[in-house]
Amino acid sequence: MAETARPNDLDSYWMPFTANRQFKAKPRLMASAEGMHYRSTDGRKILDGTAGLWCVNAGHGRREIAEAVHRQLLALDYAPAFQMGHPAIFETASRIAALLPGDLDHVFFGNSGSEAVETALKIALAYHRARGDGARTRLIGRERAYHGVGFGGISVGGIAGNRKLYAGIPGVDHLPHTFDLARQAFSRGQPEWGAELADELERIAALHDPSTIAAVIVEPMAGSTGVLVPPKGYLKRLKAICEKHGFLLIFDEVITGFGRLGASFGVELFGIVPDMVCFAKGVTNGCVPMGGVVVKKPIYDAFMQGPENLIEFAHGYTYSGHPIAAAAALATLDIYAKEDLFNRAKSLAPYWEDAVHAMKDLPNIVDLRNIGLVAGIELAPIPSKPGARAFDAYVKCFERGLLVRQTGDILALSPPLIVEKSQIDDMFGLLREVLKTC
Ligand code: PXG
Repeated sequence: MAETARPNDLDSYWMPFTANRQFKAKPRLMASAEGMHYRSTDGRKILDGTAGLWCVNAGHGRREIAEAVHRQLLALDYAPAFQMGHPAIFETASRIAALLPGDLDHVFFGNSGSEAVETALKIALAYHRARGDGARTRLIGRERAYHGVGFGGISVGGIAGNRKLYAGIPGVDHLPHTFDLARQAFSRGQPEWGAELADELERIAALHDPSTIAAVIVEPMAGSTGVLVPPKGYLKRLKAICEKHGFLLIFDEVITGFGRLGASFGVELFGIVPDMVCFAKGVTNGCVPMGGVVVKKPIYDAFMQGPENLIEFAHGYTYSGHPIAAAAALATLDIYAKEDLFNRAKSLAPYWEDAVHAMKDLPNIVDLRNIGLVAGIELAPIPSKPGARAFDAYVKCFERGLLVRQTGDILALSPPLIVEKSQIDDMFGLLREVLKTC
């Protein structure tokens, strides 16, 4: 009974990225979760169409992870993160590095995607400085990018609402986003049009002088702002321009990592090797906070200079490489490998794609997009009420037993990679019924 009890008071908790007053007037509370389902506090079973917030890739309630965390808590609950270590985090670093190609082989840990991004941006600036190229201080992000909520992340991020109240850091410019409804609507997988948008980086480089630019950060697929799939050839062109001018290329793979696109990372799927990769979310199957950055060997080596008794990079968190997160990550990576979940996602992707695009006949559908086990469904806004149609759909889905994500007039789906075909049918079947009424 205790686990289904509702808190008496909803007031004290200031909820993140939530319409607090609306929520508290009609709360949606989860009590438990197992496999592909949540159970709400009013006892309803809810199919998880979003892997929590893009993080529970191996499905809920994995005993192997719970037991590993329990064992680790009893053996070593915490070890100081600075000037001290513990075995599990070294193994976690090498296991993560092994998922990435080439010399992407050193890992710096934080506790979230936001911290991963701040860390990567700081590494970029410090790297150039360490090489005697300290004039490279500019950072290039992209419109409609989400890189978390740190000052660096919102500065290179491209969401006006997240930026408008804060000055952000200086010396930032933005590439255009890669979505063009007129040219790309109803693309299956990567849109054919849009590679040339990468050439905007040449324009930005010329404007500021390339020698002032430190790094370019992009999500291989932009998730939060509504599933923006990279056009064919776009990332390759971006990489070539970065290489030509000596800009570090950072892939923010907080969402796209750990199987979401039907490959270990976007790096593997798109065959582009950046200089750094940010990760979080799926690294621990969402159950313990962890994030980090994988960097290329030459970047790490550039810091490993000077007297050996000095700290090479003045950065880190109390909980960098926390033993509990390391235990959760190792158990999670074991599940991914044992159940071959990244390949499972890959083999389900065509079925998923067909299910997504079968929605085309519904009213008010402006666009359908997909890649891996991700779908974006863009709805026509209700005149003068932006976002209202999709929010209505989101609430109706929840009430009828399906969790989807809503951003503006876009619905996003990204189920755990253990999803069955029959559950994909259930998901789109229910969505179809709901969208007829929105
Ligand atoms: N980078 C990317 C690409 C992300 O998607 C972050 C950084 C920040 O991670 P943390 O762990 O600091 O939240 C994210 C987070 C959504 C949604 O509904 C997406 C995120 C977070 C919450 C909701 O799309 N992405």
